[in-house]
Amino acid sequence: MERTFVMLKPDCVQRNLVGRVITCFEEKGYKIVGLKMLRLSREMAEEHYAEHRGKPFYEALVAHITSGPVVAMVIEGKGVIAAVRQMMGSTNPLEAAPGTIRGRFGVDVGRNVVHGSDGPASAAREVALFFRPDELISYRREDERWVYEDP
Ligand code: IDP
Ligand code: MG
Repeated sequence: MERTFVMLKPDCVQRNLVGRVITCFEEKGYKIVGLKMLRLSREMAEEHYAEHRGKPFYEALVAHITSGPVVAMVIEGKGVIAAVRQMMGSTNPLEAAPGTIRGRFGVDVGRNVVHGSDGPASAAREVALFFRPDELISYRREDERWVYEDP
């Protein structure tokens, strides 16, 4: 099964939206296989956002993501990488469709609530950056035959 990395950003935690956002993924039918709260070091933030180094918003991005606790998750399911991106909505919450997480909960691009891996390569890289293999749990969930035709 496909896995992706999701991070609930400091603004999500501070605004008490952790449960609401996690519920979006649970309600879809996806399975949480890893979950922790942590505060990112500068080094960790720079590694996570390495592709953005040098961009005008980079310093503000690193400052924000290290400004308070985040919730890091690995979510598993069919088509989960692309589906999570769709569920999050556009990077700029003002351009994100109303039913998406960013469309529902965000306004500014630098406070867009949630991060999700943008493809299979970044998913693998980000999962490995935040979780040791033994922190990811493979398990059956009782509702799987109601989510999948062929669980
Ligand atoms: P994504 O989170 O939708 O994948 P990226 O382009 O990877 O978007 O950018 C990473 C994060 O950097 C965004 O989620 C957003 O918080 C921030 N960011 C991106 N573009 C801008 C910008 O133009 N101004 C301010 N912050 C930005
Ligand atoms: Mg991105």
